[in-house]
Amino acid sequence: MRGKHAYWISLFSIVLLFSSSAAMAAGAPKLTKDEWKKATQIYFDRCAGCHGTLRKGATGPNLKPKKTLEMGTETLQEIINEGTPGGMPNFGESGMITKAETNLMARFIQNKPVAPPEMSIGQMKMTHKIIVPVKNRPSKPLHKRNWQNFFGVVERDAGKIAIIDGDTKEIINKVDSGYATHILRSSATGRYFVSIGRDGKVGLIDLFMKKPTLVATVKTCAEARSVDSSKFHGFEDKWLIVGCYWPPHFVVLDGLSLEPKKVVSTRGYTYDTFTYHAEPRVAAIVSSHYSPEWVLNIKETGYIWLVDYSNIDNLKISMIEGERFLHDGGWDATHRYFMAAANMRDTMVIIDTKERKKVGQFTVGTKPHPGRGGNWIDPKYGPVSGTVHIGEGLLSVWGSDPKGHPQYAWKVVRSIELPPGSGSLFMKTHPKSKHMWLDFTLNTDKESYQSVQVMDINKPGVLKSIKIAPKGSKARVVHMEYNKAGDEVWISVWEKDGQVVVIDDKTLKIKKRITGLVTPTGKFNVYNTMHDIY
Ligand code: DHE
Repeated sequence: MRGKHAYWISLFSIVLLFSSSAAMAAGAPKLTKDEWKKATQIYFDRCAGCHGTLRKGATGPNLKPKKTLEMGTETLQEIINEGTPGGMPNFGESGMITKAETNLMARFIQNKPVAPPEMSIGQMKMTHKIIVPVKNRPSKPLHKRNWQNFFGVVERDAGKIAIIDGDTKEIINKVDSGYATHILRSSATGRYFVSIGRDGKVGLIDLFMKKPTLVATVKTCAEARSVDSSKFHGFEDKWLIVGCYWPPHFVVLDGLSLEPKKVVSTRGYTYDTFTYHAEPRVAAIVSSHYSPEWVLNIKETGYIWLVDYSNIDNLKISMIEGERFLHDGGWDATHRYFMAAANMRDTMVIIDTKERKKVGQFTVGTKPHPGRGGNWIDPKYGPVSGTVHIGEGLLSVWGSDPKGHPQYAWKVVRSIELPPGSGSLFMKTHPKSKHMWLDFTLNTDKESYQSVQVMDINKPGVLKSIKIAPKGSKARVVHMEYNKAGDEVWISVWEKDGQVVVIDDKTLKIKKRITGLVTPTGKFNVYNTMHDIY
C-alpha cells in the first residue's frame, strides 16, 4: 500500500515538472527546473488558496501572465514582500518566505499557470489505508473520560491533531494527520473526528480507543479544505464528503472505512454570466438537519449545491444560485438556515434548508469571513447572526429570526466598528453564554493580532480587548471554541512553541495555558461540533 502511495505522489511531481517547459510564457522570466519545482510547492502552500491553482482569482485577484507581465518582477516582488491592505499577508517581511523566494515567486507568476493532474477514484483507492478494521473497533469507550468534551486541536505545521481532555486539560494523544491539516469535523455520533489536510488527505480518529487513534486514511485530491459527515437521522456516521480545491470535485467516502465511493466534478458555468470555469472549488460544507443532504459552497461558479446522499448510486444534486466566490459559512441558531459568505462580493447568502431555496441575500463589509459565524440575542433586534471581515474592522449583524422578527430577517441591523485595521478571521458564540468573541489574526498591529475582542451581547458595540499571547511571544492568536458546558473559551497562540489559552467565560480571566502544542490553529469540541453549536 505504501509503495502505491509513493508511486502516485511521484507521478504527480513528474507531471508538474514536465509541465514547466510548456508553461514558459513569451517574455516571461525563465526558471530552472529546480526553481520551477520549488516555486510550484510555495505556490501550493501559500498562494493557491486565495488566487486559485489556475490563477483565475477568487479571494485574491487573478494572477494571469497578461496582468503579471505588465506589472513586472520588481512590483510583484514588492507586493509579495509587503502584502496589501486588502488582506494579502506580507510574506517576505514576516519571514514566511525568504527574500530570494519572493523574487522567485515574482518570476514564477509571470509564466503560464499549469493545471496539475486529475485524480480518479482508482488513484484514491491506491492511497486508502485501514489501520484498524471496523470489526476490531470497540463498541463502547475503552476509557472513562468525558469524551464528548474532548477537543481536537490542529497542530498545522507538525501535521498532527492533539486530542485534549476538556475536563482535565491534559493532552491525551497526538495523532498523525498529514501535511498542513486544515480542519476537523465530528461524525454525527461524535465518536469520530475527521481531519482534512490541504493535501486532500482524510484521517478518521476513533475517540473510543484507549487513546484516540487514527483508524483509517485516504487521499482524495491534491488540495482540499473541507469535510463533513452524514448527520440526518438514519444515516449517522454512514457517509463522509470531502470538498476539494484541486481537482475541483467532491468525493463521497464510506463513513467508517473511508473507502472512496463516488467522485463528482464541480466544473461548469458561473451562475450569472454562464461562463465556463475550469476550477470551481468546493469551500464550506455543512450537513443538513432537515433532510439527507450536504450543503456545499461552490466557490467560483457561485452555486450552493444540495447533495442528496440518501441513494448515492442515484445521486441528486440541486443547484441554488447564490453569489460568486462563496467561501465559509454556518448555521443560524435553529440550524434551519445556512448563511454563506461570498467574500469577494461582500455578500451573505441565506439558504433555507427546510424549503431548500435561497431566502436572503445582502451586502455586508469588505471580505466577510465568519468562519462558522455566531448567533446571539440582541436586546433590540432579537435573534441575530453576524460576521467579521478580513478587509475592514467591522462586525456586521443581521436579523436571523424570520418567524419571530420578520421585519429584521436577513437585513443588516447593526454595523459595529471594531478597533482600527482589519484581518479578523473568526468569531464565536455559545447559546449559554452572554459573550461574542472575535479575533484579529491578520491585523498589522501586534497588540491587535495578539489579542481577542469580547462583546457583552446585552451591550452591543461595547468591546473589551483581552491579550492572549504570552509576554515576549511574536505569535498571532487565532480561532475560538467553547467547551461543552459553554463556560470556557479556548483560543490558539499560533507559533512553533504554541499554546491553547483557556478563558473563563464568566470572569474573562485566563484559566489555563495548555503548552507543548506546535502551531495550533483550529480547535473543535466534540459535543459542539457534532451538534453544530455556536
Ligand atoms: Fe481556512 C475553515 C479555506 C486559510 C484556518 N477555511 C475554512 C473553510 C474553508 C477554508 C473553505 C470552511 C470549511 C468548512 O466549514 O467546511 N482557509 C481556506 C483558504 O482557502 C485559505 C484562505 C487559504 C489557504 O491557502 O488555505 C485558508 N485557514 C486558513 C489559514 O491560514 C488558517 C488560519 C490556518 C491554516 O489552517 O493554515 C485557517 N480555516 C481555518 C479554520 C477553519 C477554516 C480553523 C474552521 C473554522 C471553524 O470554526 O469551523
